Amino acid sequence: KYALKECSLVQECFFFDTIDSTNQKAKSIGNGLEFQQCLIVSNEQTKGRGRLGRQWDSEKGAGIWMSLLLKPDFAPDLASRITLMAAAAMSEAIEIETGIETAIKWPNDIVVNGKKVCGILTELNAELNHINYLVLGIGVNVNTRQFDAEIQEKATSLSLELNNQWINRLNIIKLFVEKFEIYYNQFVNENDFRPVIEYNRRKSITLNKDVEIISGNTRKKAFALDIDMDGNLIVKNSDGSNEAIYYGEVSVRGI
Ligand code: BT5
Repeated sequence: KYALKECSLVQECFFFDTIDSTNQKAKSIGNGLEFQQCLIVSNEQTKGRGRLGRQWDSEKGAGIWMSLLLKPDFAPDLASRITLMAAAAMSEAIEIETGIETAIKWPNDIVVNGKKVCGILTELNAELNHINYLVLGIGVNVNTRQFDAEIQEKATSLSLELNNQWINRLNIIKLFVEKFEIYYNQFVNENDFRPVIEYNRRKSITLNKDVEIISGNTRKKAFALDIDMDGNLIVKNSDGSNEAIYYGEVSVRGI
């Protein structure tokens, strides 16, 4: 248990060697009667999760597997903004610490040379117009040397991108919290979300491309035009109409 100095967002950090899922741990703390905003980090996850019940490979010692438990005081439908804030903050943290150029695949992936290096899973516990708690889960492949066969074509790690150089995970975590806190406070205190959107637009590999939007069993082709101020992806459909795709249950593939 550590305290992050000069950080108003996170009052406590909990470090684990192994855990099922840091998101799960954050949820169980959030379900308690009283809790503080905190950061949960584990060296390994045995049941790391992606979106829609997918698996997230979280090898021991190889990455940053962490969750922020937050109590935001805004409407539940604004929660998807947290994902975009985290993508911007983590992209910056990685670039500062490693010098690697990153890109953002809307809405929740950070990619390097076209391969996924980081995924974000935001989970919400809310009722009507009130957020009880929000869990921001982030996985970054830092020192991974080899991936499972199913994902090795589409995944990479920071170390692999730097000729197997060993990279310090704690520095990236600290930088992330610093950057995320700035974006979070700008939004919460000044209602200013523009810097996050601008960063996401600038780094996006989704925009100005043909994309396939997959939602449940339906797939359709469209052209990605913009990310709007709410963080939605604006696409042009094949019939010429524009549509806002809401972050959530959709996957977007470049084609
Ligand atoms: C995500 O889901 O990208 C969100 C991942 C969030 C993981 C963090 S780790 C800390 C916290 N605790 C948790 O339990 N979860 C969060 P999605 O967009 O659904 O992508 C999942 C897909 O990415 C999988 O189906 C695989 O194809 C692929 N994948 C799995 N593990 C990967 C890895 N380590 N690196 C890159 N791709 C991976």
